[in-house]
Amino acid sequence: MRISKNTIDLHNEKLYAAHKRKFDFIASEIPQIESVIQQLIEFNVAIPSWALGTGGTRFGRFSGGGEPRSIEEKIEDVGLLHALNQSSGSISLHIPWDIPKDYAAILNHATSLGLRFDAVNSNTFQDQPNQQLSYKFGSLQNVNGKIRKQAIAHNIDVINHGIELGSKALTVWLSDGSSFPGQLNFRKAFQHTLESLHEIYAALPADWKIFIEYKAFEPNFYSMTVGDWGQSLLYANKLGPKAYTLVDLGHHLPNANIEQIVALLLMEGKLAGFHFNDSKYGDDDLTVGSIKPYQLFLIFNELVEGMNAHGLNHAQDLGWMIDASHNVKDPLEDLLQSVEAIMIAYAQALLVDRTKLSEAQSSNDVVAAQEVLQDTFRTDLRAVVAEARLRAGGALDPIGFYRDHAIRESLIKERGSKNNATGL
Ligand code: LRH
Ligand code: MN
Repeated sequence: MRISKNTIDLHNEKLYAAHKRKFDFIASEIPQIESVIQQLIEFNVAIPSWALGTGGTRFGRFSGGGEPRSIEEKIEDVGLLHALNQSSGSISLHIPWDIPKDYAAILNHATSLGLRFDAVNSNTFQDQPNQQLSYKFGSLQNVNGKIRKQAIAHNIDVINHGIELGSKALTVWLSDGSSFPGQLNFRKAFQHTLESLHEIYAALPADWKIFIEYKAFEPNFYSMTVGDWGQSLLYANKLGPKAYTLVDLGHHLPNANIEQIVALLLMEGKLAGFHFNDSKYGDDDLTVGSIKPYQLFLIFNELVEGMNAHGLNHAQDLGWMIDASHNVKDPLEDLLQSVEAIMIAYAQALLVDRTKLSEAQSSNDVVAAQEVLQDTFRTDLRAVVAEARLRAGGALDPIGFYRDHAIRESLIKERGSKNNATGL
């Protein structure tokens, strides 16, 4: 399904007067409004190919219908999101869930929807039907060298798919670890994993990056061989300048200070980027900003401060990706909400009065420092994000448009109600 520019213009005409009132008010309060809008227009968040269908848990999966049946239909759905919010212009593929067969056709299809391919993801956390050796006891860490070799070959395969699609990064998340004390020699597991990553690193084209994603637990529940930011950074530093640490917001132990981790990884020039989601307990993969919106703002506050300190291009120099799973919500509505939450947190971080904040910090004026952050967090910037969307050709109210045009119903008519998309 493709959405015409004309339909979006009709939608915006109806909402414009109310939007303009809200925007003119907030814009009158923000001297640097035009540069903020420009940065929002340039900002883009990659959509995961594995989160366009209904997710589930071991207890059940309740498909919502109209799910994409192929990589082509997944690209179409991301194209739909991008047409509505003009901030979802790339798709992150997971292999083998989404193996591109005809690269040229896939590239034409994506380009015709204004999309490009972001980081590609390998998968050595499941055994595939025609696979020789099992990853039951891990992949790159495995005590069996043949199994490590098989996993290395898979990752190089994924790089080759990515090269054909113009991707510039490989994300490696390993479910490797142990579930009981004594099961694993931690030192050997680390060294096997590092040796294996060195072989994968050697296969990276010169202009590529490798993102090492860490996770505290699940599916192993005693140790994970890339269990936290320190372990991931250890690998990244030992591998070389093309290796970075990827922060999935749901991969931390309870109450971890993620914004401090982000500040330090940026300081070290080793922050790959993000898998954005939200969580209350574990790796819940919930809608971004739906549980801890202040934490999301604090993370973007550190990002803007750190990126400016390093002269990084906000939109280009880090990997901005969503990694969520939709158990009870329409996947496309959920992704629209997640992108909106990210854009609002970024807009807020762009408006933090950094001079006032640094003065308060230098004089240990804790209250003043807190007031600077909370004042921005409590400022409603939805009209600013909407204005950027409008100027970029998007819809003023993406979810409203999605519902008014009964898009899910049309997708169900076109694709049926029973099919399950590949992915989580
Ligand atoms: C692991 C993870 C990883 C993906 C998977 C789909 O929890 O976050 O990024 O490969 O989800
Ligand atoms: Mn992830």
